[in-house]
Amino acid sequence: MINAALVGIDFGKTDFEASLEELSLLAKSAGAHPAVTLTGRRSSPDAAMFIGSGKAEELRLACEANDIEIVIFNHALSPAQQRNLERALGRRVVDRTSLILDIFAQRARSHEGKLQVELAQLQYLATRLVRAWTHLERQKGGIGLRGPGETQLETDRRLIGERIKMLQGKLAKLRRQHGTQRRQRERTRTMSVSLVGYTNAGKSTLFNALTKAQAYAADQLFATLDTTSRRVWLGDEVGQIVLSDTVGFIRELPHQLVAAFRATLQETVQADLLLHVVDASSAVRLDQIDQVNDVLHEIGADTIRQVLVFNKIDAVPELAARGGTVERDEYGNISRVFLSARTGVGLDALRAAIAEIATAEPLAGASQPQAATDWNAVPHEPSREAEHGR
Ligand SMILES: Nc1nc2c(ncn2[C@@H]2O[C@H](COP(=O)(O)OP(=O)(O)OP(=O)(O)O)[C@@H](O)[C@H]2O)c(=O)[nH]1
Ligand SMILES: [Mg+2]
Repeated sequence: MINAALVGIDFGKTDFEASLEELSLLAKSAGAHPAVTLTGRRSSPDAAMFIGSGKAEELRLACEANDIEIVIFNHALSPAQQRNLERALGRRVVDRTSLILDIFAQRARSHEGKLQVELAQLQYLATRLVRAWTHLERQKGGIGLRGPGETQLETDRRLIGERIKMLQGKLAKLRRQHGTQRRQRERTRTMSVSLVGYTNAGKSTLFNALTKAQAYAADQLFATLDTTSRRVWLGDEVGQIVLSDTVGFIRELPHQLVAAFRATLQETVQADLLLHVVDASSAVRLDQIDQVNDVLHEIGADTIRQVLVFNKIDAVPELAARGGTVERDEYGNISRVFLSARTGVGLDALRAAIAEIATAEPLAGASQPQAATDWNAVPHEPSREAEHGR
């Protein structure tokens, strides 16, 4: 493992601590050992190096003292800032975006996942090349005669552009195939349920528990990149549903990734029901719920019926007794389920909840009014709690 220095600057945002802790997990997930963490306060980033020159010197000394090979910033750096920092520190400097891109590259397994990650990486690279190029152009004052360096940049740019087009073409083709499969599913009216949530919330563990499958679950960020789907039998009345495990979300998900993974993420949009898995043992779970809902909004999935699944209650003494509890909103619709994917407590309640939604509420894909807007529906008692599976 290589030693990494983490750098986080506090600009007065409330999630500073949590986001820094997350950076450490990201670094570990990428295979680096976070040996030192340097923090500081600023009102705005320094144009040349993001941090001031005094802080940069402090960072250089910390790197010398701790045998640091790579410096990871918890922010997006401009190409110039990255270059200046590498020069001043004599080490490789990466920002949060390229760290996340790196982890995705390491994890991608499926053909489509690999294409999407490569597309995101090239798009990230392209912005850097373009800027390096304009910078050189300015230096030359626009006087003719292209040097060999510039020609190379032009070639690089053209090759990257061609490869981006090629990848987009391949992905579009895969998407058309997926569309066909989806329409076949719709014809057979199988209810589709997707597990969504913050990275490391326990989606894959829950997927495995419900399907008795062996999806990769680990204490890593972005353990899952590829959407996996399996049929789950929910009894004679409901029959089969299709359950999908999906990639986790994170705050400030690089927009290149959202763009490249849009198709995969929008597969999520096609679900009839989203099980929004929450790590109930996290101190910042509410913040994480908001972040996930933001991404869902961005990909147009915020209108899909959603149930919050409070997972890992075995790790929260105050919640341990609530395993299998189902909470309802003022219309009597199920809003939250408390369970532990690890111990299995509450899984029956979740199965019952999915079955209830499958039979009682119209599917999102069907052109019928949602239960909540059905004015003739008899209102249930507010926040009635049903106990199941204990
Ligand atoms: N204590 C406890 N730990 C759990 C529970 N469910 C999952 N975990 C742990 O949480 C970690 C993450 O689980 P995963 O299932 O990989 O989480 P994920 O949401 O699929 O994560 P990504 O694929 O990385 O987005 C693993 O170490 C699991 O063992 C639970 O109910 N209780
Ligand atoms: Mg997973």
